Amino acid sequence: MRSNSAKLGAVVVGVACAAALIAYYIASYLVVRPPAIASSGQAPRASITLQTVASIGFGPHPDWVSYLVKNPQGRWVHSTVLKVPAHSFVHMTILQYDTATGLRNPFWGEPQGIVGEAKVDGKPFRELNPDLASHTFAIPELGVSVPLKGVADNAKNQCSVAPCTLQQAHTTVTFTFKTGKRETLRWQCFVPCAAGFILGFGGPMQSLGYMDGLLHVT
Ligand SMILES: [Cu+2]
Repeated sequence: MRSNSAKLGAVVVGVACAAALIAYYIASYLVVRPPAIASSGQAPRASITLQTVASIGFGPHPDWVSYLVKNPQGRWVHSTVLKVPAHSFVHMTILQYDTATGLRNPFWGEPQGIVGEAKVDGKPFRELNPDLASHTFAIPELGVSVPLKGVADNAKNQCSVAPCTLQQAHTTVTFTFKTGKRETLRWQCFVPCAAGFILGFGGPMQSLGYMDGLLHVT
């Protein structure tokens, strides 16, 4: 028969292990931060290329919808942390490989806060039918919001796993916005695109690296 002190020792060790596991879980959740990817070009003109994909296909949440960013070497990186120069024009190219989910608020169907025209597949547009929106690229503090037209549900050769290639069905959305002072801003999508989450707004919609991002203006 084991002594009381041996039992107590086992309980203490068990509690310590559980506490260590919980601490590890919380710390790894908090410190996971996608790498910052710098824009191409020279101030005052920079450019960034993003893609959206219906499911990232790897990592801890392979079935989550996501953005990716092309690094200056031309490789796709799973990140939404962007670095752009201050007081510059940032030209965005977004390759949109996901189908439409639709906007709850048609107000977000109008490109806002940009310099010049937003174009989809080379054609300028003032307003996107809210039902056709797959995602938005929005930087609320700069008043920037651009809806991204989804791929048709019946399109051939759809991409299901990142990184998608130009041979697969996509729409290309381009626009330019202007940065101001040095600061770090949040950017995000406003389409409730998180399939499988309550109202479509959980999971990837509130996670850095997926539908939520940071813009370091440096
Ligand atoms: Cu989205």
